[in-house]
Parts: sequence; C-alpha cells; structure tokens
Amino acid sequence: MSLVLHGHPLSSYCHKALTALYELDAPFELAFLNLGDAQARDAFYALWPVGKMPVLEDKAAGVTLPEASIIIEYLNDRFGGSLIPKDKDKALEVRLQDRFFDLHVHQHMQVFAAVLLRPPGQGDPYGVAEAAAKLEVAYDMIDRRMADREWAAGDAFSMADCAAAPALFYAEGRVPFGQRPNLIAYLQRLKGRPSYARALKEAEPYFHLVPR
Ligand SMILES: N[C@@H](CCC(=O)N[C@@H](CS)C(=O)NCC(=O)O)C(=O)O
Repeated sequence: MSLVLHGHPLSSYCHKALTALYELDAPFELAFLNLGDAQARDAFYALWPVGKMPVLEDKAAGVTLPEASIIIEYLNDRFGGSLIPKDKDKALEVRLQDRFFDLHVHQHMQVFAAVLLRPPGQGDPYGVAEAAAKLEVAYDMIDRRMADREWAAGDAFSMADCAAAPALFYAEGRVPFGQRPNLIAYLQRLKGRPSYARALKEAEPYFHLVPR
C-alpha cells in the first residue's frame, strides 16, 4: 500500500486526517501507533521528531508529511477532491475555518487530557479554567456562524469540517455546549457524515482510554 497513515484510532487529529481519507475514498493503511511502546515511539520520533500524530507516508512518491491540514492538502490534490475549493476566495475561507477549529477549539480541548496525564501533584487548574473559558468564546462564535450555513465554510463539506468534527466532539465532552442550538445541530450533522461516523466507530473500542 503506497499511503500509510501513522496514528491511533482514538487520536482527534488522526480523526481529522481519517475523515479526509474516507471523504476522498483514498486507499491507505493505518500504521497503528502505540506511543506507550518504547520501540514504536523511537521509530515514530525518527520519522517526525516532534512526535505528534498523524504522519502520512506516500511510499511511492517518497513523501513524508506531518500536520493534519498539510496531509489533507496533499491528499486533496492527489485524489482531485473538493475538500479545498479551487476558487481562491472559497479556499481562503476553508483555510481560515480550519485554522479556527485547530487553534481555538482543538488546542483548548487538548488541555484537559494533557493535564490529567501529568504526574500526581502537577495539575494546572488555572490552565484548565482558561481553556474552558476560551472554548466558551469559540462556541459562541461557532453558534453565531452556523446560523446560516450547513458546513463550516459554507454549503460544501470541506477540510474545515474535517477539523471541526473531532475538535467539537471531544470538546463537548469537556465543556458542554449549553444553549447553543446551531452548534449542537452542527455537531449532529458532523456525526452523521459517513466519513467522520466511520472514524468515530473505529475509535469506539478505545474510548475507555480517554483520560477522565
Ligand atoms: N498540529 C498537529 C497536532 C497533532 C497532535 O496534537 N496529535 C496528538 C494526538 S491528537 C499527539 O500526537 N499526541 C501525542 C503526544 O503529544 O505525545 C496536527 O495538526 O496534526
């Protein structure tokens, strides 16, 4: 198999890349990554010293790519997809929304698990409260924005929705959406999208590993 995605079925950023792979119907193999295994960890860090999944290898092309958004840009080109529109203005909006979900939802959502995984006594209540407050701001913005659109960047499902789905799914488990009907309906639509539904289904056997 030429395309290999290094990742774990539970990883939110892997869900982002997997959603794109399923949208594009791209043939690939998942190289199951267990960072708890010293040998697997060393091999992965040799590939990408930052140590963050996913990483995509296109063995036939001799390409190794980290960063879910960059992976999606590559896959979209390679498979002639529409996850990033050809129209420059529309593409800019997709990239803006993609950045928004990564930086203003996903990043804050990750704080909760990261703090729980710290050694005993090394908690960060201030950091967790700050992340929760920032999520509330992002939720308000998304709820307003989704009042008149079906998908994050307009009428068409795009890379921005690949970013939004795992970020919102896991964020909602940390800071509930409250009375934000457009945000609630948007996450429902994302969960109903077959590509993301498939990534979520594959994560189910591992949900008990999410730090609580
Ligand atoms: N900026 C990266 C972030 C990737 C990321 O945060 N991955 C997490 C899993 S969702 C990870 O590899 N965590 C392992 C670790 O930090 O040791 C991307 O967009 O792909």
